Amino acid sequence: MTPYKHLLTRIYAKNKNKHNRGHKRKFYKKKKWMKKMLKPVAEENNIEYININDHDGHYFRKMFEKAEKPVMLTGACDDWPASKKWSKDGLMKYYGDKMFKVAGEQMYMRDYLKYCKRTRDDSPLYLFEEALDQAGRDGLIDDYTVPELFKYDYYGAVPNSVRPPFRWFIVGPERSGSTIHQDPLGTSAWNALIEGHKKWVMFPAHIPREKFYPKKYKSKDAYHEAIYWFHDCYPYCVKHAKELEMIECVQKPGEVIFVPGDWWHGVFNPDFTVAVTQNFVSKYNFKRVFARTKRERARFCQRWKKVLDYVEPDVALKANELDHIPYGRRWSESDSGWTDIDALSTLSTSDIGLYDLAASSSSSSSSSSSSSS
Ligand SMILES: O=C(O)CCC(=O)C(=O)O
Ligand SMILES: [Fe+2]
Repeated sequence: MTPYKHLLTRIYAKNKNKHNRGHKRKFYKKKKWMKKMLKPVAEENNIEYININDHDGHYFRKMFEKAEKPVMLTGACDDWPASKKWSKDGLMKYYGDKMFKVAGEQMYMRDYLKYCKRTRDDSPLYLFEEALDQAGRDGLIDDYTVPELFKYDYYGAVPNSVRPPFRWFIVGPERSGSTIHQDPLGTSAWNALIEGHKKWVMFPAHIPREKFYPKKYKSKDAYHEAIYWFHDCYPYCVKHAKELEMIECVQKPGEVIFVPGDWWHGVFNPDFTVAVTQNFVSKYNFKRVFARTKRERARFCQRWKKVLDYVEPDVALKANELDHIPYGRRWSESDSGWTDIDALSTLSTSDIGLYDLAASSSSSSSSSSSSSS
């Protein structure tokens, strides 16, 4: 038995009860259904698209970030080295001998690619690597650049080693995916697709979870595999799309999707996909993220606040009173300069300098923006 097969056996044994692995439902034979997922009818693509070169940052912030509305961005990753290096051949060439996290285990990329080619699993193992800057994988960091629209990230004021996990390199064969979920701590996310196609389904935060499952499917546990949800529940949601305020689309290579905080979303890969995603805290989701961070990551939150205390004690003090932290300054494309954030005006007129701090920290403590640009 090769170590690779041995590893697979271990992963399957570990997940036997949890994940309905294997090919019980023979989805690998459902070619027609897979084709429909890859090429849906036009109505099943109702997300808005904007080319980032046609608008300034204000437009995106006002229309989508502030309005908490998903959008598909084009023109945001055209010049990334990733577009050459993250093909199947590229991954083999540049990362074949590097290890990546697959179902909690470390697997060589070359073995994972072999697995992707051969698997008949209903819900194949997904490669989800969060430590992009470690163990020889650090080339990944130079393969992409955080799009300008998402550069300023308030968690970026603390070292990467301390902040909650925030970026993932994601590889998955056809039939893999992420079942319906909300992202951690109320953060928003962008997800850039380099290879293949991703079918996305999204619901606003105020839609209760029960609504995404037809009543006859009592066991929601079965649906922590994306493929089962997309096959059994998604058609029901299509019928109730209006009431559920459902947004759906098929993302193509080179497109970057924006997922506002707390929106429910599920992803299905109808073919082999390679993507990178980052979660972030901005002016628009800050209040929510801070409240959740305080509740769910109390110790980290203290440290986060300390950094802010250090930068601007008066403001941090005020922030404690108000139970939210002010944001500092934002780079404004149209004004070509730094501007204070509105919410701050009542707290302090001085320079908060959060971003300066993030930008000047050491490489091990660099912000998401500086580490990947
Ligand atoms: O499978 C995907 O690409 C979606 C990833 C995602 O939603 C997440 O990491 O939270
Ligand atoms: Fe997500």
